[in-house]
Amino acid sequence: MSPPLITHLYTADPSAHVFNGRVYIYPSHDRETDIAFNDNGDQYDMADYHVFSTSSLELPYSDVVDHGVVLRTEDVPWVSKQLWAPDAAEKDGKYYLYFPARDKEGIFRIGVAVGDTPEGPFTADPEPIRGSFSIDPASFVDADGAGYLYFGGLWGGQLQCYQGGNDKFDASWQGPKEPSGLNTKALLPKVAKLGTDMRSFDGEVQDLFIVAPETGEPIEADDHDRRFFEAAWMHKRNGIYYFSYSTGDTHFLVYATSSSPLGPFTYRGRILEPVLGWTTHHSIVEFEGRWWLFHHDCELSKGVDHLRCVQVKEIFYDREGRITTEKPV
Ligand code: FUB
Repeated sequence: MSPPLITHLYTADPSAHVFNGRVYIYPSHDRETDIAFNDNGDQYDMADYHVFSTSSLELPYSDVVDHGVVLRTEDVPWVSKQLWAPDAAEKDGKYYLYFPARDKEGIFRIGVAVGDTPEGPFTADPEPIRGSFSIDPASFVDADGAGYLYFGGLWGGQLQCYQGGNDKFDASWQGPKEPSGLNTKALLPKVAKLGTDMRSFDGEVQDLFIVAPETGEPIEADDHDRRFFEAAWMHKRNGIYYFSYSTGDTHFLVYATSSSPLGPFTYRGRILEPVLGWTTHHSIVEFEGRWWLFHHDCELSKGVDHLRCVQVKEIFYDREGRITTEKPV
């Protein structure tokens, strides 16, 4: 069993990027709470973000730097609570921190904060990104400079509240609910092109199709081993786009591939079997010619679901580009 990458704080949802030859990690900062546990995720009551970096992913993790608090709930005028899983991107020497949080009406939106260095500090825009909703933003900047934001999450993440349209929040679907039943298709993750300012959407929010390889049809809602739940991530390797995500209540990290960042994607398999703890959330990054999976589990808290810790492990691809399934560290 490897030790967690970060042990002095509870951290989760690690989004890793290589900036200026160093690995930067943008995780959630978990904290103790008196809030009763429920399947809406109310106990995930995070209130700030730290940024971490390291020059080495080899044990004993002796160079992990905590750059301190880079954004807090009270720094963002539109936020009421729950700073959930963030991500970051770089463009033209500016760094953009994307984060989901509940607005004053309790609806999840996605905000952006801008900094001059990868470790921040970051200054938040006063409003969430127009047209954004739900949780778990994952940014991806392609080789041509085009930026994309992938997002969405079921149950507490409210994705199921938008079945009538991306601008129509249906409060009756709030809570641990999702569509089900024979011939019902799973809800899909969302993607939007980022504007050149990296702080707005350029065009409509689109569905990101994930199809089953055996049918070529979108994955069924009752297929909980494969349907999208939360924790979107995009990476590109040898010209193939890999969209990976969590299956939520079945606790797998899985992936699908495409020849386009906008899909459609075909389901390919599992990246990581279930870890200790309910949630599973990750990122994948290339560093010094090797590929690394950042994820979290609850080993540090000995199984408390909302007190998680970041882990990292190397992953491997076969000749066809398939990712070898990993077991927990
Ligand atoms: O950390 C809060 C939520 O838990 C994230 O947004 C989800 O992906 C899950 O990890």
